[in-house]
Amino acid sequence: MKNLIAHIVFILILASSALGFSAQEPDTVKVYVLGTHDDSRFQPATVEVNTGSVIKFMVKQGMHTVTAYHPDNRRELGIPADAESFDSGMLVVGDAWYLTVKIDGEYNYFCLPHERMGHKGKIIARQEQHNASSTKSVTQQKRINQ
Ligand SMILES: [Cu+2]
Repeated sequence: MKNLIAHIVFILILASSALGFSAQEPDTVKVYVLGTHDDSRFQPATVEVNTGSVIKFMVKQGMHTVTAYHPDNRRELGIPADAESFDSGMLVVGDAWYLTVKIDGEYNYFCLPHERMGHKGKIIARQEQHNASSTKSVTQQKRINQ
């Protein structure tokens, strides 16, 4: 059993390095999705995160979406040109939806049912200042190879 777990961990680390992610766990930033009508809101409406972070949208009231300003969603582009469009689909109370921001820049998004009521949000993603995470992933790989 221990061996099996070690194997799985090893494979996961290999897979994550192959994809270019560090083995370090990404930051997770919570955004609450609140309100039912014209009080609908993302809280906080603007978040600044390190590139590579996971944004966890947690719906606490109402029915909402997390939808990118992107031609795929019949809107003008409001996210980095190289970033993938996103659309959570309808979320209800108790749902959580995750978005990973892989590219630096500003991600403007909205909620489909409440866009006209101002239900919008923004993520600003920037590279971490220091290089600690890449150093760490190298260290972990070394340990495994020994
Ligand atoms: Cu909404």
